[in-house]
Amino acid sequence: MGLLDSIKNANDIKKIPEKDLPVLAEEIRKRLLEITSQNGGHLASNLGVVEITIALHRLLDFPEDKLIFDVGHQSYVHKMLTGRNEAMETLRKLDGLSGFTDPNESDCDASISGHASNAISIALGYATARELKGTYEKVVAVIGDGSLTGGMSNEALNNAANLKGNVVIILNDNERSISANVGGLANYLGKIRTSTKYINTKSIIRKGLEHIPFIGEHIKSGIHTTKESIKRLLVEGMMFEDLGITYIGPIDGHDIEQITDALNSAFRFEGPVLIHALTVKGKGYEYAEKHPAQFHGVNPFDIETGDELSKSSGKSYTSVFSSKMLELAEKDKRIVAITAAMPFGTGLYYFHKKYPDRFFDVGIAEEHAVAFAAGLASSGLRPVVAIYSTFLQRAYDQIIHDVCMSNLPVIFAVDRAGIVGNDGKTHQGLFDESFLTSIPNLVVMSPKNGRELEEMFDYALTLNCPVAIRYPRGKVTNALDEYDAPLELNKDEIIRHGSEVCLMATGVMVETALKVGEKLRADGINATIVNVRFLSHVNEELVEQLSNSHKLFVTMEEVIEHGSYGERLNSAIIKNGLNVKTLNVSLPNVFVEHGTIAELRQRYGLDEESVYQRIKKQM
Ligand SMILES: Cc1ncc(C[n+]2csc(CCOP(=O)(O)OP(=O)(O)O)c2C)c(N)n1
Repeated sequence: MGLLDSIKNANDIKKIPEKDLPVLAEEIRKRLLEITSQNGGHLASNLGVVEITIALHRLLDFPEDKLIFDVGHQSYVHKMLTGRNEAMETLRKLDGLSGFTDPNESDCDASISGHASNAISIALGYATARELKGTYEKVVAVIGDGSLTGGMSNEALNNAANLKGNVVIILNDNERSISANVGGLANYLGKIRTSTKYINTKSIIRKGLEHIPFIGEHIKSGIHTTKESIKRLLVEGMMFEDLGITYIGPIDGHDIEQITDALNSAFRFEGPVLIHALTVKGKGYEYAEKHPAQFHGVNPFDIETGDELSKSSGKSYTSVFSSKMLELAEKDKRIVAITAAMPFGTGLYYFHKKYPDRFFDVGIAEEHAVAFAAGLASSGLRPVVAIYSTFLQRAYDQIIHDVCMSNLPVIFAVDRAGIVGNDGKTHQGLFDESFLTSIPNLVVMSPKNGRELEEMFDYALTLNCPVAIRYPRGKVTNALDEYDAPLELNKDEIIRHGSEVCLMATGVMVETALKVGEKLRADGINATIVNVRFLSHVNEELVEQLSNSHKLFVTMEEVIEHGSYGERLNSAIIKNGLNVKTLNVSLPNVFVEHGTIAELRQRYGLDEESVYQRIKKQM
């Protein structure tokens, strides 16, 4: 039996002799490769925190102590060490383990994670509550250098000085977000990295002793060191020190002994302590070390070659957007592009290559990205801000306050809108329609296929107002290419004229509506099919006209019910006193779990067969 297999429950790791820990680290890396090569997931970040997580689990008691992972994509090792190793086979699968931390999954997970830059805030909350309750648990946050660039992290660092008790922040610095980390803070960490060697263990201990009340000073003088010389030894993290946060580092984040010494020392401090651990993203797997961005999040792959197992053919919505941006930028010099640390995910990488001066990676900083775009638009440029639906939630106030209130022509490319699949509830793009369509001045559109996505960007540039275009994860369809009525503000596209049942679908659901229409036709029902292109507007005239020949209106959308187009249609029908029934096909107001997109569509009744059955029940 391997060492990892002997860890059946949280805290079992403490039974393993210290000398065997490097072997355990090897076994964990093997297991990480095994799981992610089968299930997909976040590989490189987990390979980078193996030793940090081992050291933490040797010193913390679970579930009493609180370990908060930022983003949580690097929590697989923690899962393996807290009784979930066997269940890792189910990682990211329907009803299996989540790819992030979740207290509903284990009492060893201190917080829900998935979105970046919240860990220090949550840790401060735990530590402050501990002070108020008079309990003694340890509180540790693990955060990457990428996530440290996010605004909330800096708000938390600012607030940390107020904390009287201990909280430990491990800064896992691998010089990378998904791509290379960017900006002034990243440069500052870079300077520390290049100007010092690893701090030696003795000086960490010395620093810890210094902070033990009463005996610290005494022992310290015993080892003939002055406070100033210690400060100078540790001067590298002065920015943190000046903020009132004790800095320890840099240390080798792959040396279990060094991490353990640093932690032991850090736990003795009153107040916040930051341990700066240098790590290698992808550590121990050659392909991931060489290509950390590619191996940040992986689909199933061959461990021997590093190649993805089944690359699906066809263009994705993201790649259509990516090419369209090149075409638009060539024609219109005012176009600039902004990403919040996702040049690859959003497809803006090629724009960056071709137009480096017109491309801005602002770090994990969605709020800043949107307000920054407002400034650019106010100066006559045409910014396109590409942010996944789920991360755009961060920038809600900036969209309202900085962009829409001034009616600025910023274009929001809202990628991964709808069900995203295996990343689960923190990543589903199901709220944007609700929160965007209530904002005055903002035109919200959703394309039925790749060609319409391109047309929507052309069209958005002709409008002198803010526009959001929501499009899904996955491949574009060619099934609807023959329907190409020109875009006209707030006008829907009638794809098929019929009677009795009117299917009003948005985005990806238009293709499903067409298929449902075929099934109904086989039953002798000739349904009307409408492509609802403008989500913020109900075309009341059209609905009134159709109500003469249709008794059932079916709305079909991949969003949550509250704030959906379906709700807006229902109220328009009531307002106009129309005598028709409605069936709203959308997701219930729940946090949709992980699974494949197809599985989740089926579970929530959005697939062709389920929609057809629901309509038949209404007839
Ligand atoms: C608010 C938000 N924006 C974007 C992302 C997408 N994202 C996931 S991990 C990641 C990079 C994190 O880098 P870092 O914190 O340094 O961790 P590493 O993966 O390098 O260990 C990004 C941008 C996110 N999870 N949350």
